[in-house]
Amino acid sequence: MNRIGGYRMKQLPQLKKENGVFNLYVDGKPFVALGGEIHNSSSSNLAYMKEKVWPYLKGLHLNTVILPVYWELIEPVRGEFDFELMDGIIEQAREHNVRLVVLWFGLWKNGRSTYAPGWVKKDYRTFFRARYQNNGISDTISPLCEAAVQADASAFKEWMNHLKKVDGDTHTVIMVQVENEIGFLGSDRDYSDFANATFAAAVPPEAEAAYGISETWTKSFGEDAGEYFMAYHYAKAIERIASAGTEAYPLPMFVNAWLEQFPWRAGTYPSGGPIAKVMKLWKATAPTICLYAPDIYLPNFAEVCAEYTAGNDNPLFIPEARRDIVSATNVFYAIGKFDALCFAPFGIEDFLSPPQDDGGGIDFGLMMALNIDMSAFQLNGTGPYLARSYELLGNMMGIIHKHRGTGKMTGFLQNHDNGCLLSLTEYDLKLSYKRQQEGKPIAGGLVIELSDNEFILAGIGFSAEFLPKRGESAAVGYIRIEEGKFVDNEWIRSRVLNGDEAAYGVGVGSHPAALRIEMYKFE
Ligand code: N0T
Repeated sequence: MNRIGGYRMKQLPQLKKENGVFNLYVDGKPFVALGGEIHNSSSSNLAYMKEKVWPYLKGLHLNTVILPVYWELIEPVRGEFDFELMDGIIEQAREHNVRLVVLWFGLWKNGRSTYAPGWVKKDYRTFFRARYQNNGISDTISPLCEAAVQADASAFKEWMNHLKKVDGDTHTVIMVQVENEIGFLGSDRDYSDFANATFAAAVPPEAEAAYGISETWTKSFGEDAGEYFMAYHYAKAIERIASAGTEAYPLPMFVNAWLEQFPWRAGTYPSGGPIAKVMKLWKATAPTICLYAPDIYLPNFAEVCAEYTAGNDNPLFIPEARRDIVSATNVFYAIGKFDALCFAPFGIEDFLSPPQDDGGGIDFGLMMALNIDMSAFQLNGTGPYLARSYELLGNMMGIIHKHRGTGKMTGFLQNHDNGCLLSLTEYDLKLSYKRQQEGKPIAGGLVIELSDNEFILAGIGFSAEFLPKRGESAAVGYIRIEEGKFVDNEWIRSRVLNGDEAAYGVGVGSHPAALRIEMYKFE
């Protein structure tokens, strides 16, 4: 902690890479967000938040809520700002003792410009739209429109300036996502006359720096030229917006991605958004952005985690995850294997609320048109499982922090490996998964080596067997196996399972749970 004139200043939230691991510091202490993102429109009304959102978040053991701040509502008239709504939301978050990650819904949200203020929308000559190939008009303000980027950047700066005033000492808001799932939907690039002329010119120095190329987009990127072109222009726009915000108040800023999906053509997912393929260009163009966050609705969770952390160049931060029951398991895997800094299913206020239409706010028509598997959006009883996963993880977070980046913690996941052999320091650990019944979470979890002979296993639906290292002649045995739980990072044991319960390997049933195991070797 810094002291300025005897006054204790809490450190600004910040992301740091230390000894090869990314740490997010909040008030000077490492932090992992066990989060949830609320529906797009929920934070547009304080009374709605009070009645329909906060009461249902209580039981989930969240430490972080992810919610939008809308350009449209804070600058309804050009140059006139109204922050009353956001002040109220921050107040509510403090009452509920959670941190916030705010999403700047400015020029772009899921590719489109629906959250731009009316005065921006109506002045379509100044704030021009991107066009499709046949010259058809889109509802996306072009990222090549300087005036629009400028207007967004100054609104964003105004907001960050205000945020600093009301939250600069408290840090209820810990991070900011700039725009949401940016990119151009419906085409690989903007085909307006202005964009066509820019596209025909040589690539900018950022592309040269990233890829060592200096030809045109088409010569350099072939079929993917449109996508790289858009990636550059979105990244450039984001850099201007994010750096304007940072000048006012330097919270860590990130962008999120709507991932590539079938049929794998830019435009079926927002073209130019920060998918892994174009991340290098994004990094060269938008240095203010501290991380690239995947919204993981696709079933290949493990592969996406691996892709976004490849080269240990980007921390895993998942601001949106599927709503179905796999999320209760995926969170263990993301934290155990990839040192995730955030996990957050989408539409979190539905998870413990009485049954209602699961899809509130989702454009089902669009999803159908895009051929998207709707199971990602169905709850089917996820809430109570997720709550137990978060409760367990939250109570052992100190132990997790201690082991992040040490090589003494990893994860396993049924959807991915279907059983595996993990190599620990003194043992090999064989994991097999229970065939989970319909409606139960898939199997998976994490393992922590507290010492060479002491382990924590936490997760759902697996059994584990400790084996000697390959080729080793010693036999291995249990000193003891304890079931139990953590309270504030303190292990509180319940039964000791040295008999029938562990005769054929130790395990965890269909609900999130933990075991503490001590092993020994003999010969
Ligand atoms: C997300 C959310 C919200 C299986 C959809 C996902 C949120 C936005 N978009 O509920 O609208 O604001 O960021 C796009 C769908 C991805 C493909 C799913 C494949």
